[in-house]
Amino acid sequence: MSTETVRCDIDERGIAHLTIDRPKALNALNSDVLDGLDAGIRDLAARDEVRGVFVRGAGDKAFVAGADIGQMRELDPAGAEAFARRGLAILEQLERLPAPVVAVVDGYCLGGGCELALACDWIVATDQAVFGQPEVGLGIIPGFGGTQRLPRRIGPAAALDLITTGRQVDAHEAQRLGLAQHVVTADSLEQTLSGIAKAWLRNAPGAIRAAKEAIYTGADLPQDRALRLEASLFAGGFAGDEQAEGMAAFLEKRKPGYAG
Ligand code: DAK
Repeated sequence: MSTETVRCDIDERGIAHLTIDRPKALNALNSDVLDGLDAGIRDLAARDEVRGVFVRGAGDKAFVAGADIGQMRELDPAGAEAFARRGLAILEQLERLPAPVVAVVDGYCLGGGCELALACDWIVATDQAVFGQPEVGLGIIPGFGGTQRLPRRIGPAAALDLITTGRQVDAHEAQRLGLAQHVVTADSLEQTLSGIAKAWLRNAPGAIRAAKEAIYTGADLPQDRALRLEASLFAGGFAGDEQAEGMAAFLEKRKPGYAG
């Protein structure tokens, strides 16, 4: 399900690539891009065969350089609220995809772009990546979840540093802050992604989904309830074929074969 500004391709293994394709504007998020993301993410959510998703920006300069400033400039408060709610709903859908989702950041990852990356499960960056939340320089605050997801990911002090100064950080500083999980050279990016995809495909898809559900749902619960949630998802794993296959394969010294 692709549009003019967002491509959504799923390969025969079930690895999906969701690509924002507006490179002349550094993939800035305008309403067409939001429509394309919405359609692409709904499509991915409806497909059981999806084993993992890579979110990328087209071209070699940017992941996404932010929400489209030209379009945002025209908004009144009601329009800004509608724009923010639409963006939030789309990013929540992305966050709730059952399969793991990685943001692949090569180049600028600013403002709404950084917020999009934060709605992914983790970030793989090249050493050319640049992160920042520059909104206060434009007279606004982050509107696609940056004031909420960034402090949850890197802690409130580091988030306040980035959001109130608007400063840009390179990939290595982003990694030290816990914003980027892997930093690789541009030349080794595809190999890194291929390694991640192979790991997803090697492991049990239902167990991967259950682990993701346990982490996100548990994060919103008090610890005692979160631990019980984990126990019930753990027990659920013994009702399907994956646990039988995984353990039999170990004991029989062979590779497991999980249904996709
Ligand atoms: N919006 C629109 N166009 C953009 C853009 C953006 N965010 N970023 C870049 N472009 C466009 C440029 O205008 C230029 O277009 P042409 O002039 O060629 O037509 C083209 O992309 C190439 O950009 P540059 O010529 O500027 O390229 P440089 O290499 O010189 O500079 C740059 C790259 C990334 C440093 C620079 O483009 C830049 O500073 N861009 C803006 C970065 C930025 O401030 N991003 C944050 C935007 S604010 C909310 C919802 C969401 C948000 C807030 C509130 N609610 C509704 C409440 C989110 C806000 C943001 O994301």
